[in-house]
Order: sequence, then C-alpha cells, then structure tokens
Amino acid sequence: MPAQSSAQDDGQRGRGASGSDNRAEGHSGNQLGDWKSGGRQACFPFGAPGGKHGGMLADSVIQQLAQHLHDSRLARRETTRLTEAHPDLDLDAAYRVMRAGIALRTAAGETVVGYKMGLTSKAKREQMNLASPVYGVLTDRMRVPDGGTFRVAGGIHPKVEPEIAFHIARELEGHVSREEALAACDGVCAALEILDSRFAGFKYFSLPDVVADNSSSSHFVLAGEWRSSKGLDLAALSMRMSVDGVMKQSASSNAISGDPVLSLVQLVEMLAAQGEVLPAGSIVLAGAATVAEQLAPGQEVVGEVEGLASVRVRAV
Ligand code: OOG
Ligand code: MG
Repeated sequence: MPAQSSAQDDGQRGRGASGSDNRAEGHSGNQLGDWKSGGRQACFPFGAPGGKHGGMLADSVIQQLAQHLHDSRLARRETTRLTEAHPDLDLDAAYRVMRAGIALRTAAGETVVGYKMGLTSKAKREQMNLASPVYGVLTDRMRVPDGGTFRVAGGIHPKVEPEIAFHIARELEGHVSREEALAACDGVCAALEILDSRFAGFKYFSLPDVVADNSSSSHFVLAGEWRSSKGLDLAALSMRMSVDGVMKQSASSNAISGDPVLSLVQLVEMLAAQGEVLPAGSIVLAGAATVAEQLAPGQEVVGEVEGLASVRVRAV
C-alpha cells in the first residue's frame, strides 16, 4: 500500500510562482516517482495540444483558449463560456485545450499525479445539466493534505463534493474488465474534491466548456490512509459529507457509475480512445456520489466512506 503525504497543511501563504493561493506544498510526492518510472506514460501529450487528436480548431486557437482559462484561474476571475465565441469547440478540441492548459501548469513546475472522472453520477449530471462523464487531470499542486486548509478567497466560487479515490499500482490500457481494473489498484480511500469552474455562475455551460476547463478542477484531499479494497463491496458503501458536523450529502457508492470501479474502467477507455494509458502510480478520483456544496470560510468539511478512513478539510 502506498504511503500518504504526511504534510499537515497546504502552505497557503501568499501567491506562489504559479500565482495560486491554494497550494499543496509539503506533499511527499511518492506518486510522482511512479509516474515517471514507467514506460509509455511519457507519451502523455501535455506538451502538444495538436498532434493526432481531432478537432478543426487551429493549434494557435487551442493555445489561446488554454492560456485564457489559465490566466482566469490565476487571477480568480470568472469568464464567459468558451463556446460562446467558439461554437465549433467540440469535445476533441476541448480535450486539446485541457491538455494545453495542463502543459502550462507543468511548464510552471507542477507534476501530473493522476486523473479525475466527472459527471459519473446522475445527481451531478442533473446539477450541471450535462449529459455524459468526462475526465480531467490532477497535479501535485492541487492536492491539499488530509486535515489541511483551503483558502476560499484563493478560488472563484469553490464547491466541495464527496468522492472515492483509487491508487493505481499497475498501468492500465484499453478495454479492461472490472476485475482487471480493480486488480491494478493497490489502495482505495475516501476523498473530497474541491471544484471551481472558471465560468460565470458555475452553471449552464456545455460539455466542451467543462472539459476545456479541466472539468472544473481546483483541489483534492485524500484520506490519510489508503486501504485494500479486499472485503469491501465497493459498489455498496455508504458515503456522507458533513459540514460543521451537519450531514449535508449522503449516497451509496453505487451512485458513482453504478460502481466506482466502472468509473475507472471508463477512464481507461477514454484515455485509450486518445492513444493514452493510465500510468502506474496514478491517483484516480472516481467522481462525486452527490451534488457539490458551496464552500465558505470557516467551514470544516468531512467526507466519510464506509470501511475507509475519513477525510477532512478546513475552509479558511
Ligand atoms: C464538473 C466536474 C464534475 C464530478 O465529480 O462529477 C465532477 C462540474 O461539476 O463542474 O468533478
Ligand atoms: Mg468531482
């Protein structure tokens, strides 16, 4: 079972080199070595917004849109949805914008540590009025240690949602069965995802908009302990999220794609469709089980998943 970061706080003091106030410094980076150690994961095309991926938009436009979202995030400024000015932004082009945005972050020193699935639950799809699951990329800078703090003013209009995370021990590629996906994981834990759309009002945007915006990702918190999934019925775990001791959201883990492991299977398929693999060492957020709750300074948020260690973050 991989070790977890022992950092107690996320070091949110002033603006760092990336300009973000919500930084997860002190992260042990144990996943990062794994990320780099494998074979083909180096192919992940963060540096190449174009390449073999589809879409008719010119690379220069893709780059410009990625830079715009990147700047909006750093300036904590809402922006209009991209499809307003670019109705031809389709899903392929949106993933190119996402990759170009991640390339901007890695160029600024961030390291990719995994992926997040989004809109895997019916509740979330209804909340956002969007039809199908999507994925985004996680970097080390997005991680807040368990029990750490998240500065609300460092974001635009952040929300929090309860999730389950997997730690991938062996590379996964293409069409894999549920059993193969689960066998490649060496740990599961409770997680909280802090979302923050760069788009005005955090609503009424299209699937390409949300994908281009790295699926509204902002930060994530993992419980302090990965556990084996052995003996757990991952499709029937009760999940709860409380704010200041009051239960706000609850669901069974089957709200996540019917089974969070299927969310992982789907991620591997989506990556394969883009010629990519899920590297060993990745953290995967399987998607929220419930709708997200608005975050306000002073709140203490706890995520609980039956059979797993709880996860906590303090909004300041
Ligand atoms: C899109 C991201 C959704 C999830 O877990 O469903 C997501 C959004 O709600 O803005 O992360
Ligand atoms: Mg999420």
